[in-house]
Amino acid sequence: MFQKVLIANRGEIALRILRACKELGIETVAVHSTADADAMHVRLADQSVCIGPPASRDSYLNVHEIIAACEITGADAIHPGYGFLSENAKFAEILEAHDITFIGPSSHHISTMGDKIMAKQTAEKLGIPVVPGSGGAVTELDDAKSIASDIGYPVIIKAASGGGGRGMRVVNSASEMEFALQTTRSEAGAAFGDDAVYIEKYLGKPRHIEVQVMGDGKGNGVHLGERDCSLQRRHQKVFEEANSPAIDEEQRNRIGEICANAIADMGYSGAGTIEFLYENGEFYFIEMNTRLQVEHPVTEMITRIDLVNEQLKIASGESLSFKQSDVQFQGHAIECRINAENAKTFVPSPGQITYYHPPGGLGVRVDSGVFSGYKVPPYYDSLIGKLIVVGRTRSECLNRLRRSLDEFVVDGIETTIPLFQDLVRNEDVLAGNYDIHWLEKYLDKG
Ligand code: MV4
Repeated sequence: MFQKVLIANRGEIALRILRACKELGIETVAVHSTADADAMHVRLADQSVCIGPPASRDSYLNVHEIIAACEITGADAIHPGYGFLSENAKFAEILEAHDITFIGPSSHHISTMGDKIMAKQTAEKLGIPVVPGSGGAVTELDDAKSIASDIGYPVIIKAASGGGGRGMRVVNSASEMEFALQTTRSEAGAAFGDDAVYIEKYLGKPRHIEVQVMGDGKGNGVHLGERDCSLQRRHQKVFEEANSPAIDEEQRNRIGEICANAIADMGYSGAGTIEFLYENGEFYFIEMNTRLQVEHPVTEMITRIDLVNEQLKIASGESLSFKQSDVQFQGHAIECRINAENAKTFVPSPGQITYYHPPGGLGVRVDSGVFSGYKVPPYYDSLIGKLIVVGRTRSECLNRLRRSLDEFVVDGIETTIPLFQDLVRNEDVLAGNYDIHWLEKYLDKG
């Protein structure tokens, strides 16, 4: 096992990783920008290194400073968390060259899945069901039209280097194709330096359901069930739950087994998420994320498996510590992402938290780095914490979530807690009756 791990992140996820390291007896190094000198991850780590000014590109994305911090402190490995450098294949490659372990999959798997065309082709070869579409990149208008007429309109054009909702355009008829193809390609070229695009059947009312997987790069692959992340706003997840209220045990086992086998066949190492759109009883692969995700705690709460502990063991060369048959799903968990934003306008609300009192009690977990007196800086994303609640049933979980939200005190700044207080009283949410467009329609109604 590693002796010392550097955590190349901030906020709640830096704390999450720090906790897993401490439980394994691993020393920790925090890195931070000048804006985060007083942050909790810096206080709780064994050592800390300031890596630059507030702007992410000068600090949390500054590869040279992070590697220097690693060399100065003698850390053997870097955990990137999510965001920042977590899916940067070049960073993983540079660490490989410096003999520092990247706690995550190989740079090869990161770059393959980062190219959404290669990801889809890889998934299809491994037996994962994909959205019908072009299969490869499309450059010619005639090809685009003939593919679209084969699969039927509406279709969606997506940038190969996009993902997470960036660089996409829906096309409703052949007459719209020329403009759509041209604009999506030129926008992709400008945004990503890669104008490759592909075409898929557009699904109108799907759910977003993703499967948590882990591999050890030694031919073992497991799945840890699914998360339903359909409640999103502007491609940002807001509320996630496991299990999905839309699927049953048989569907879970079927799609889970397909994903676990794919991970084993690929020789994938570490944690990953295989994302699907789910409509009319069918799963359609869209993307794979090669990192630990924000919403991983809902999976931990219903499987009682510590995903970060497992990531650390796998990265240090151990085999998966459990088999598929050891994974038992118990109860229901929901996560609310608490942002420092106005709950109606979503305008960011940085500033000082004058008083903070998180909820507690049976089945309540709060992953957060904030405290009374903490000043939320304006430079980073507005996530200040996650409230994760588990219950024996979905209904028990929702009752517990409702009382936990009512207990939560965050004074001095605005947060999205009032939005969740409304959502946990909404009949569609209570019934699990929502798709990927539900939240935006709900918010539009005011
Ligand atoms: C789609 C789609 C409909 N049909 N692909 C958006 C983010 C990226 N991960 C993929 N996205 C979508 N791909 C096909 N073929 C609709 C979306 C989509 C979406 C997906 C998941 C969660 C929220 C979404 C909101 C709008 C559009």
